[in-house]
Amino acid sequence: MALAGKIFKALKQTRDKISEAFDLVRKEKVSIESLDQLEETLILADIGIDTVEKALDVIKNNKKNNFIQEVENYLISVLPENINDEEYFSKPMVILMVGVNGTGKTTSCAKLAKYYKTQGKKVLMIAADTYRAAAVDQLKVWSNRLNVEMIYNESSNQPSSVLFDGLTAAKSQKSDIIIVDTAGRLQTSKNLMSELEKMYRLAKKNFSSFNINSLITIDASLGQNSLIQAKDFNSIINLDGAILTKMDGTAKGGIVFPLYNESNISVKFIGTGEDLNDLHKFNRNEYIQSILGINNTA
Ligand SMILES: Nc1nc2c(ncn2[C@@H]2O[C@H](COP(=O)(O)OP(=O)(O)OP(=O)(O)O)[C@@H](O)[C@H]2O)c(=O)[nH]1
Ligand SMILES: [Mg+2]
Repeated sequence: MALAGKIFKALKQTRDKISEAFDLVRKEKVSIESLDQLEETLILADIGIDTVEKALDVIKNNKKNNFIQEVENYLISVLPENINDEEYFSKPMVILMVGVNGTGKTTSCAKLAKYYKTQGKKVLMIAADTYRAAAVDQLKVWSNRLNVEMIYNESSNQPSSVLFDGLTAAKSQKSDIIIVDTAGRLQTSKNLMSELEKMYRLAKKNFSSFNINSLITIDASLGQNSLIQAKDFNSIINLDGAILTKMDGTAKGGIVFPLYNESNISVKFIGTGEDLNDLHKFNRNEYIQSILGINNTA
């Protein structure tokens, strides 16, 4: 199946409800009741109240036109353009994978390793989750399967020191992409958040030959709570973007909008399953068409 098909498929639950509400609006010729129904559906999909209100205005102003097309154009206009990968590669890139427990960091590290390895990049993974006993083993399984080297230190309980060793190795090995798995932490845990800030600072300060990026994993099914997580992480380590995980199991696929509007965090990748291939570069047109039900490519 084509990639576009996979994203379209993963967004089915979100799309089914939205396209049903749009159908009603069309059938009832933009009645107040049908607009109320659509509004509720869009809000339940986590699209965010500001975007929803404006989308409804677009419909009211285009009653006689192809209003779904107009809504599509509006939604495209509020998200950032897709970023060209090339801009990352002026320097070797470090990706610090951060986020709340269980949101998909380790799995996303492995998926990204595969994504970049497939592009011919020299990838190194660093297992810097020193909290959970099985964390290193979990990443090791992926690293073996992918045949990608992994730096770890099972006897260390200092994630910063594992990170330092890993980045030193990456420098001498001339890695292109260095993917760092970190421990899950709640945004409210002061100690763990300050530890993360220390790791980020250490990398920025000592490894200026690398482009240091941080990506947060956001579990799409968690809804509004994810926004708070993202804002709090962003205030500590200046996030470069998000990976929206578990998109396959939720009808709440709209979080991309408030993430960008309210926190200025753009989604870079979408996770659509537990397998290595279930990671897709975020493409705003494809995403919007997939939630509205336009241009079915599946
Ligand atoms: N369906 C689905 N499951 C996912 C996705 N990403 C991760 N998972 C699953 O979510 C669970 C947690 O994933 P991990 O990668 O271990 O999460 P983590 O953030 O590293 O967890 P901690 O290290 O404990 O904080 C695993 O069972 C994964 O297989 C996804 O995109 N879709
Ligand atoms: Mg993990």
